[in-house]
Amino acid sequence: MAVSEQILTSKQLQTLSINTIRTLAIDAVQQANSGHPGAPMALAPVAYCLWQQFLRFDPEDPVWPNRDRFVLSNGHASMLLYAILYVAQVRGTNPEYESTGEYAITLDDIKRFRQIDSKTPGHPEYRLTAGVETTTGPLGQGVGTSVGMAISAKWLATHFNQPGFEIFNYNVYAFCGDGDLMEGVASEAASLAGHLRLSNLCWIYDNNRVTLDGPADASFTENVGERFSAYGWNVLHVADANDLDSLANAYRGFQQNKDVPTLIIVDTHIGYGSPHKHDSNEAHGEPLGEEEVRLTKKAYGWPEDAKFLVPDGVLEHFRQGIGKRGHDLRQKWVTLFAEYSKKYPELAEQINQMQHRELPDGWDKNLPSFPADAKGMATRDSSGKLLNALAQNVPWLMGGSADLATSDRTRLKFEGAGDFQAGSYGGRNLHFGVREHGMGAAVNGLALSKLRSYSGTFFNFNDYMKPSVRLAALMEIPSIFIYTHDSICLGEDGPTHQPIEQLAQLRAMPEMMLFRPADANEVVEAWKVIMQLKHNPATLVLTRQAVPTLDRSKYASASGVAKGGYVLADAPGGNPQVILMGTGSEVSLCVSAYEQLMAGGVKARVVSMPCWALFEKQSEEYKKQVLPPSVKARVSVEAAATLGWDRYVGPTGKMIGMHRFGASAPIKDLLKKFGFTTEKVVEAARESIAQSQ
Ligand SMILES: Cc1ncc(C[n+]2csc(CCOP(=O)(O)OP(=O)(O)O)c2C)c(N)n1
Ligand SMILES: [Mg+2]
Repeated sequence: MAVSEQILTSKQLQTLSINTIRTLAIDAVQQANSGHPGAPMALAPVAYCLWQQFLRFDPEDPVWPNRDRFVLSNGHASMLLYAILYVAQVRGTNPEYESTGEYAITLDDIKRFRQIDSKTPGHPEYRLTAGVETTTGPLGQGVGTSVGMAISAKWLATHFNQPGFEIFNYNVYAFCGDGDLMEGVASEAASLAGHLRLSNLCWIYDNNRVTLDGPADASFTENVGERFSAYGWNVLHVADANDLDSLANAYRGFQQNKDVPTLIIVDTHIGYGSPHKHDSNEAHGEPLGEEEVRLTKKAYGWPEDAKFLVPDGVLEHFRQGIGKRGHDLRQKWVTLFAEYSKKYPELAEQINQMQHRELPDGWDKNLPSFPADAKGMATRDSSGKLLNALAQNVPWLMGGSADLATSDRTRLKFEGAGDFQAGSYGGRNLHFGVREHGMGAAVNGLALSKLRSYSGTFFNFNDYMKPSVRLAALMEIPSIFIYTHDSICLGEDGPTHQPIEQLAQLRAMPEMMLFRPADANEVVEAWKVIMQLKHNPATLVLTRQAVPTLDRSKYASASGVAKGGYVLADAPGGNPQVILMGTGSEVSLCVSAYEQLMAGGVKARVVSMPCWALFEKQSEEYKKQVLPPSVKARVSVEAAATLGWDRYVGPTGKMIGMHRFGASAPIKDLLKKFGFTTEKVVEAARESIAQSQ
């Protein structure tokens, strides 16, 4: 402490350092001729104070497991983060999550702000830039994700800490702006964080009362502090963002509160120091312009013509501040962890495995397999059994549902699984309440904290959480999104609950591994693939209704799921006249049509296609084996929008799917009305054969 206090008396150096952050942001935005300089200018002292004095973070190892997390939810202020990563001299990491020793961000990277292949894209991107804890930009996502990170910290502490061994005790800080706090996802997340009493969570609100369109009071007039108080948060106020003592007091106030999360409302002036009145009606999401850059630098007492200037002493100042403090904290932890590893080798090994996203030995033991059964079971039920078996083998597999756990079968029921609630932070069943979007963001926060995390809801309500699902894909993190009630076959709840276009939407999403398994044994195989994913999120789409468990002695093994698509049933000799293909509940329909066609002398093949993304990754040779180009008669069957199937059925193929929203009715009536019957599939097969000749 003595060292940093000594440094803090050097007011000049502080101002110089803060203005370095400001002018780097100004110059980078000006050079890129795009971006937002205003928020970084105003928030520079807020970030400076946090990083230099409070953040428990070692720039030498940005993936130290017990580091405090810093999230920039107002991602348009990305230059603030890049500048601080630069001045703090944060090191890079490799894909194995090891520190490389090289700098995460160099001055050249800052000069290449927003340029092709740079480490400084317009908004901070996890995986691209070390030190970026999560991708932000879509407002509200960062704060939403921070709740998952805080949940993780509480769980990790409860699971791993032992008397005398506080292995996990990190805090999560998130900067946010008016836009973040207007977004629904932030409200869901804040409500959940308050309920869970996540005292390790601190949001810092840039209260500048300005958004892109002008004064925030055109649309945002509530008392934010009172709202957060009502959520059960500790609300603190800093009246001047340039008052480092008040800021430090507020951060201390957060750290001292051991009961509930903290919101620090910081009153700021966007574009602080610039001669323009940015709290007027003008747009500010753009560079200042050369002239204003000069005037602003003048106001800071900065050389007006200097560009990307980092004055002597600034980098050293950060080395003496966060550098030394972070280094010491981590060294202490490393020593502690070495002792812990001797005393609790199994727990230590779990931590090591988690950090590298590895699975523990025996992760796939005792997985059920399912005997043939014409009546079968719903894939939500087989999935529930799998999840429970896997979670007993993988202690850090946890998640929950948006108030549908009894329906979506995501509940962990074995002894000791427990509920995660305020004060019982070791539980592995999360209760997200009816907050799908908040759930999606939180599940990403857990995944970023190296837990294997899943969510559950009805498939149609993917729409309510899709922005978070998309970010999981963009970040290439292995969040698992479980959805049941996967088609019109959910029945009487009707078209409001019946997904139509959701499969096509998620299949179009890069990096997403979407599985719609056909029966219980495909569910087993899908889960095996999903558990081994390290850099892709998964979507698991499951039925409410029972589907037959296929006789695998008669048909091909479900292990073909690992290739995304496989020949399930074939004409003897493998020279079919027609290929029937589908996913999920419609695969059995293809099989019954196949039986009928074969009985009628038509040589048919059934291809089950549970994961298109995986199928596309197979060799051309394999793909041609499954779908021989010479076989032009093809039928796809899926109780959803047909978009995308044309790729597989070709010009003479037929697609049986949904061309309108569904209807509220018993399942048998829906299947008949919308043509999901054996007769229709057989008819389409015969037509396609005729047309392809
Ligand atoms: C979900 C979403 N909607 C819209 C935008 C576009 N956008 C970027 S910044 C911004 C204004 C945000 O205002 P505020 O959070 O107050 O930030 P400030 O302008 O004060 O820095 C908007 C609308 C976005 N990034 N994300
Ligand atoms: Mg604002």
